[in-house]
Amino acid sequence: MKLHGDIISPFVRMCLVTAQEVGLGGKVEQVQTRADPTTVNQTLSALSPVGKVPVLVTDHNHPLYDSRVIIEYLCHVSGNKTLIPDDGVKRFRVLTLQALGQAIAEAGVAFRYETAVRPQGLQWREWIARHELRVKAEFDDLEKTWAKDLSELTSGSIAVAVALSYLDFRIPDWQWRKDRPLLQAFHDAFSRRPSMQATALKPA
Ligand SMILES: N[C@@H](CCC(=O)N[C@@H](CS)C(=O)NCC(=O)O)C(=O)O
Repeated sequence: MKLHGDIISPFVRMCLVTAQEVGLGGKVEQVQTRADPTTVNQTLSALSPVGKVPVLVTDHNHPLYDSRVIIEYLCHVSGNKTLIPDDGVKRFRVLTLQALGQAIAEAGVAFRYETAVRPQGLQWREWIARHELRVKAEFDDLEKTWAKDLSELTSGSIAVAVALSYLDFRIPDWQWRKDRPLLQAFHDAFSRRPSMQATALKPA
């Protein structure tokens, strides 16, 4: 299987961490593919009309996107039933936690595009402020209501750990650790997992 993307993308890294956790690390080959919000990457566009990373090309040559679908596919082909449990109550709790992690990653990537890629005169202050408010609410909710769920290895805890690591790398000013000891303890422990170590982001 070939996973197109750049590991700096939190969505790509969520897939790579999942691959390691379900025992498919050796079967998923990462193909360095960059996606830029202002230019078309022809390789990527040929695989997906969305034109974003990640895209997984299966051994049967089917392109799959987005990261949530790829993660579910990796669980499916490996026979893993714990990262996304079948049981109803648990399943939707895990998927909601995954959505929360994905939302933090989306806000981080959008903020990064707006502040680092968009020309200064065109930046939209209110929009940036809205993202900062949104992530603050998300961090607080993780601290207040999700500590027990985060203690389990699921697609939810993977998404949150990877999203927070992305913020450490790109937007340390958001200071998600401040006054959130449970979230910090979760991230410290999760970051020691071999899957996170093997995919750690290195400063350029
Ligand atoms: N919902 C998508 C989000 C993917 C995404 O936003 N990828 C970014 C990189 S982090 C991208 O490809 N951006 C290029 C663009 O916006 O054109 C997923 O979960 O895979």
